[in-house]
Amino acid sequence: MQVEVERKFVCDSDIQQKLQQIGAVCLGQREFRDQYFDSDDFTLTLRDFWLRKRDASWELKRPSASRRSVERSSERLCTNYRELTDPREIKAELTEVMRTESCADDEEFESWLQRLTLKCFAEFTTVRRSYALGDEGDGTRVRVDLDQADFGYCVGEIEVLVSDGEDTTLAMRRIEEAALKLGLAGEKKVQGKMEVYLKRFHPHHYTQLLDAHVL
Ligand code: V4E
Repeated sequence: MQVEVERKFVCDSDIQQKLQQIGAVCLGQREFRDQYFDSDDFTLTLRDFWLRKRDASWELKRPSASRRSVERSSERLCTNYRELTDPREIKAELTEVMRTESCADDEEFESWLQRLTLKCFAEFTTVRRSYALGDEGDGTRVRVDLDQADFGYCVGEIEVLVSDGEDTTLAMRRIEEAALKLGLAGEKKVQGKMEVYLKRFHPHHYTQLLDAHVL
């Protein structure tokens, strides 16, 4: 299993030029539609669990168990999440967090999910342009995504994947270096697409997540 260590940033109009200048290689552009699901009382998101259907695939993002207290402010800008894509693993996590019953192994994932009566609380399309930065000889692959969501919000992400349980210090250092090369000053946490979406379209849900310190 892998952990996504990432830092979001505000996209300036000249970001693509800056990426070119530092030798980033464009990996292409793609478009995907995300639908996020939760119970009426927000059992998942209040625990920082994010269940989504990205186009036809189910994914679950949950906080990484390897989260530790961070001292440096630049590190506080990074988030660590595990991303599960195997339906059996997603089912096991949801069974635990929702305190629901598991099912016979042969039951279809989607029909099991239907019994949880989760509702779609957010749905939007993202156009994503991705870039790869050369590694520094240590095998760390830094990726930069520029996301444009259809509700009128743009955000960038610098991301490194690490193996579950691996120390994330090197990943955070590489992310910080990439941010410096791109001239991304500032220690302010940048809002993700979901934060902006909920604030705009579901303020009640947004306030609950703020009060629970999830956002
Ligand atoms: C983890 C999370 C959410 C789920 C969406 O994650 P995000 O990385 O924002 O979306 P996206 O489309 O870039 O996913 P990817 O393709 O990279 O997997 S919504 C809120 N969170 C928590 C969260 C947080 N607390 N703070 C920050 C800065 N980001 C996310």
